[in-house]
Amino acid sequence: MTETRTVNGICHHDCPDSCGWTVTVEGEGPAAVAVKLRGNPEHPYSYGELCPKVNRFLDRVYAPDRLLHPLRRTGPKGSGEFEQISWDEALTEIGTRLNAVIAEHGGEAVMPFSDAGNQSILATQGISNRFFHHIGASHLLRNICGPTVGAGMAMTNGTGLGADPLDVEHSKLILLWATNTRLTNRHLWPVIERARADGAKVVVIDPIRTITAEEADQFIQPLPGTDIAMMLAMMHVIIRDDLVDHAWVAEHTLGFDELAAHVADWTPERAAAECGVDADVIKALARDYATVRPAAIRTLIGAEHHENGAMFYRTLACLPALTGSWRERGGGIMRSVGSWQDRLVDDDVLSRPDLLAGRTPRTLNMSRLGEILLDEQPPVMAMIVWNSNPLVIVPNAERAREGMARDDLFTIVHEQFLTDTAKYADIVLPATTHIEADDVTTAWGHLWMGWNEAAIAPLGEAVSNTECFRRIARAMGLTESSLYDDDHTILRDCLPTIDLDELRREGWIKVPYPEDGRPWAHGGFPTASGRLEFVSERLAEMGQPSLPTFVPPSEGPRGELASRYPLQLMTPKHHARFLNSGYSHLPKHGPAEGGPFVELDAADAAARGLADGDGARVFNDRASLELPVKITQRLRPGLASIPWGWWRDHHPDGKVANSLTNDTLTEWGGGVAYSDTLVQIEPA
Ligand SMILES: Nc1nc2c(c(=O)[nH]1)N[C@H]1C(S)=C(S)[C@@H](COP(=O)(O)OP(=O)(O)OC[C@H]3O[C@@H](n4cnc5c(=O)[nH]c(N)nc54)[C@H](O)[C@@H]3O)O[C@H]1N2
Ligand SMILES: Nc1nc2c(c(=O)[nH]1)N[C@H]1C(S)=C(S)[C@@H](COP(=O)(O)OP(=O)(O)OC[C@H]3O[C@@H](n4cnc5c(=O)[nH]c(N)nc54)[C@H](O)[C@@H]3O)O[C@H]1N2
Ligand code: SF4
Ligand SMILES: [Mo]
Repeated sequence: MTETRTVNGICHHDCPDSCGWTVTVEGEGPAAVAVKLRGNPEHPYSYGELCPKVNRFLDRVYAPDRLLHPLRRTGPKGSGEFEQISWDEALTEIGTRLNAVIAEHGGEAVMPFSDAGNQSILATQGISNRFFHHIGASHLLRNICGPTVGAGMAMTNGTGLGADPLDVEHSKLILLWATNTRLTNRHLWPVIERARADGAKVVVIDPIRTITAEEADQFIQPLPGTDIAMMLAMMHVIIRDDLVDHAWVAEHTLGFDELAAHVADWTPERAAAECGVDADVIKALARDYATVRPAAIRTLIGAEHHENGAMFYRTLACLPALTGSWRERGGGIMRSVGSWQDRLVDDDVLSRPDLLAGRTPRTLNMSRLGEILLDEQPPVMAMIVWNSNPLVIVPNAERAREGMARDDLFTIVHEQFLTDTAKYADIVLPATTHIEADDVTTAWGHLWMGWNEAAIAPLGEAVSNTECFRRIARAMGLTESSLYDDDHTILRDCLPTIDLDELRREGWIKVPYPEDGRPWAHGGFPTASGRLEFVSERLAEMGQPSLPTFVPPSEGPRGELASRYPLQLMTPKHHARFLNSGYSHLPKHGPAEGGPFVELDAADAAARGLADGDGARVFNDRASLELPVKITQRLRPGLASIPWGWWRDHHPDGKVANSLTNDTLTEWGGGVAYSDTLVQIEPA
C-alpha cells in the first residue's frame, strides 16, 4: 500500500470563514498527489466543516483545464487562441515589453490589477507591492469589497475595528443587516443558532428574501439603498422615547444635540415612504434594538455597493452609540475583523514605500477599469493581473472588456484557469493553487490567523504569486535585492510580533483582541475629538454632510433614468457552489447550479407578458443581456435580480451580469454602486 500523510492548511478564498483543512497526500516530492481534502476538526472556528465549493477543491487542483504552462496569445484578444511556450520565452517577452513601456511612457503606464482571489499574505502582497513601488507603477485602489465599510464606520468611530462576530453567542437580539450569513459566512450560523436556542431573536434586513431571511425570526425588506432613512427613523424613536444611554453618550460621543435635532423630523412615517417598510415595523425595531440587550448588529459588505454605501455604515455606527450597546459583550457592530489581524502585519515591510524613491504615482480605482483603460491620460500601456477575474467582477464590464481589447495594451495574467480575463492576455502565466505553496492566511470573519503548509509540489510549471513577481523582476533585469527575498523571510519580517515557527507548528494563533469582548466599552475612539462623532467635521471638510444623511441614489427609482429603466437590478452572490466567479466553470459546480437567469416578481413578469422560463432581454444604456426568467417570491415588485458569478461562456450572448451594473463611485470612501443599477426587461 502507498504511504499517506496529512498536511494542514487554511482555506485562502475571499470568504470570511478561513476554514482549516487537512490534505491527505500520497507519495513524496514532485510525485506527491493529494488524494483527499477535508475540514480539519481541530480548527477553532470551522471545526471540520468546509463548504459545497471547497469540499471539491481537489477537482479544482487537478482540473483537466488547469493552466500548467505559460501561454502566448495567437488569435485576437478574447478569442481564447493561445500557444504553449516555455517560461524562458514568456519571460523574455515580458522583460522586453515591460521595459519598453517604462522607457517610453514611464512606470505609471503599468497598472497592477488584483483582488483577493487568494487572500493570504504572500499571495496578496508578497513581492508584488515592492515590485510595483520599485518600478513606479500606478497605484491600484482596491476598494471593490470592504474598505468602504471601514471608511464609513471610521467617520463615526475613527476606526473600522468592530466586535468579534463570535460574540453573537452572548446576544439576545441579532440584526443581520445586509448580510447573507447562511450563504456567505456559513460557519457563523451555528453560533447564531446557539444564541437563538438561548432566547435570541434574529432579524434579517435585506431587499432580497435570502436563504438567511428564510430562517429569521423577523424579516424586514427595505427597498435597496434606503436603509439610511430607516436608521434615521430608528434614532428618532430611540431619542423621542428616551431610550438613550445618556451616561455613555455624554462621556464618549460628540454632537448628540445636533443629531437629536437632525432626526427630529425623521419620523417612522417619513422613513416608511422611502424604504417601503411599515412605520410600525420601524418603530418596533427601534424599541427592540434599544431595549433587548445585548443587541448585535452583524454586517459584511452587502450595503456598500450603493452610491450612499459609505454613509450607510457611518449611520449604522451611530445606533450602538445611542443605546450604549458597546458596553456589552455581544453588543456593538460586528463587521470584518480583518483589521484586527492587519494590526500584526507590518505593511511597510511588505510594501517598502521607500522604493518609490520620492515618486508619487497616480491612483487608479479598480472599479473604473473600463474608463481607466479607455480614457485615462497618460494611458495605461501594460497591465498585470493576478488574484482576480476583472472581466466578470468589475461593474460596467463591457467597457472593461473594450479596454482590455486594446491592441496597444500589453497584458499579463497570472491564473489557474483560462478565465474571461485571461483570454484577453498577451501572456498567461500558470498559478499554483493554495495546496501548492506555503502562506499565512489571515481571516476577516474570526480572529484566528493560520499557517497554510504546501501539501504538494506545484503542478506542471505553475508558480506562486511571489515566485511569479520574482521572475518578472529578474526578466526586467531589476537588481533591487528585496524583490528576491524568499517567502519565509518575507513572512518573518512582516509579522514581527509572531513566532512563525510556533504558528507553523500550532497551525493558528488568535490575534490580540480585548479579553472581555468589549473593544469600545470605555470609549477611547481614535477620532479627532477622541469621541464617537455623531457630527463629523472631517466629512464637512470633504464637502459631505457632517450628520448622517439620506440621499437617494441618482440611478434609482426616483432618478431621471427610471422612466426608461423602471426596475432596480441586484446582482448578488447566490450559489452555494460558487465563490465569486471562481467555480462556475468547473463541471461539478456550475452545471449543478443550473445556469444564469433573471429573477422577477410575478406581477412585474405578468406586466411584461413573461412567464416562468421565458427568454427575456434585460437592458439599459450599458448593455443588453438575454436570460431565462425565473418568477420568484424573493423580490418585491420593482426589483430584478441576476445571481452573479457566471462567465461570458455561460451566457448565450457572451456578456455577464456586470455588463449591466453601475460603476459610479460611492459618494465618498472609494467604493462602487453595483446595486444602484436600473434596467428594463422585455420578452426576448
Ligand atoms: N457562497 C459564497 N460565499 C461567499 C462569496 C460567494 O461568492 N459565494 N463571496 C465572499 C465575498 S468576496 C464576500 S465580500 C462576502 C460578502 O458577504 P455578504 O456581505 O454577506 O454578501 P453579499 O451577498 O455581498 O451582500 C449581502 C446582502 O446584502 C444585501 N443588500 C444589498 N443592498 C442592500 C441594501 O441597500 N440594504 C440592505 N439591507 N441589504 C442590501 C443583498 O441583497 C445581499 O443579500 O461573501 C463571501 N462569501
Ligand atoms: N455584480 C457583482 N459584482 C461583484 C460582486 C457582487 O456581489 N456582484 N462582489 C464583489 C466582491 S465582494 C468581490 S470581493 C469581487 C471579487 O472579485 P475577484 O477576487 O476577482 O473574484 P474571483 O472570481 O474570486 O477571482 C479570483 C481569481 O483569482 C484566481 N486565483 C485564486 N488563487 C490564486 C492564486 O493563488 N494566484 C493567482 N494568481 N490567482 C489566483 C482564481 O482562479 C480566480 O479566477 O467581486 C465583486 N464584484
Ligand atoms: S470558501 Fe469559505 S466556507 Fe468554504 S472552505 Fe473556504 S473559508 Fe470555508
Ligand atoms: Mo468580497
